[in-house]
Amino acid sequence: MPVKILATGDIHIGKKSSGLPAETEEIATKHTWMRLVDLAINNQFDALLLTGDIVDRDNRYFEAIGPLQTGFNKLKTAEIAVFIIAGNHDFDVLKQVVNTSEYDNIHVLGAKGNWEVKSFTANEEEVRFVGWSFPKRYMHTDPLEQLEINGSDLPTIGLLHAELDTPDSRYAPVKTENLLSHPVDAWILGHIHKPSAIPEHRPFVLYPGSPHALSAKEQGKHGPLQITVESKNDIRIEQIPLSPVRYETLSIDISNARDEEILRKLVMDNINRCKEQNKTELAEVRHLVFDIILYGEHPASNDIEKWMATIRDDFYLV
Ligand SMILES: [Mn+2]
Repeated sequence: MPVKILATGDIHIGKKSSGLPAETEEIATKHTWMRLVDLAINNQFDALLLTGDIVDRDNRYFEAIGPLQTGFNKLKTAEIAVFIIAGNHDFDVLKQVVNTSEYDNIHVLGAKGNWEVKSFTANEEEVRFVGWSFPKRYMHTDPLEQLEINGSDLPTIGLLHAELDTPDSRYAPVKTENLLSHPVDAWILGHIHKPSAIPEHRPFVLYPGSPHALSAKEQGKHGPLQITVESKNDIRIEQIPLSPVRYETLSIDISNARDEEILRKLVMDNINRCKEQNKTELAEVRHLVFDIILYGEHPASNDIEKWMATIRDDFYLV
């Protein structure tokens, strides 16, 4: 039987998606955290990996402590192991929230910036996790310089909160080639909110991205990764769409929009096409937010603006 792992990062509990009415319940990330916990339990995952910035720095602790403890308790009851590393947002709060003596199923890896290796067994299959946690808010050097691990026959999964191939980053600048020089079969990273496309090559190096899209900068599909470990050479990874909010951009040629009705139909057609193209990924999406870019030549751009304002108001109420 394979080991089933759910992996995500950058939940930023305490934040809400922008561009939506503030009173809308599910746009707060704490709800997505609880849905992640339920997903792990209902789909019988063996372990949950969290790659840092689980708690948002600006809203930390007060908003986060309740939902985190509720989630950790549910995971403990379900006997699901949790492996966490701290990011630049939660380097100093995780240890306050996670009193590990209370939760023997929760493991904060690599505290104080010291790499740590932990093995985990489920379904008679053993997996090795190697992780490093942010020790402070800024980290100007590459944490991989401190990593020493032996090769192993065990499937090895690395957890790291870092910024790839950006040498002057304040958030643990790491080179992809350095990641690949260590005996790790899959690197699961945190910090970047846009999920990576799952690569063909091995080892895997990827960002799960935020499971809950927070702003128009975080477009497209968002959700955790399902990592199925059959053996060292047989690791499958797929992304599960989970975010209740999805942001998209539409570019619409308005050259032939002679009146408001034509413009409205153009906008509708583009929205419907986008929904059709992404149908299978929209099951969990409650709010689709569009950035609409109008282009083309039109004799009365003032009219276009006026019509567009009416159309926008009509949609906002949906
Ligand atoms: Mn970060």
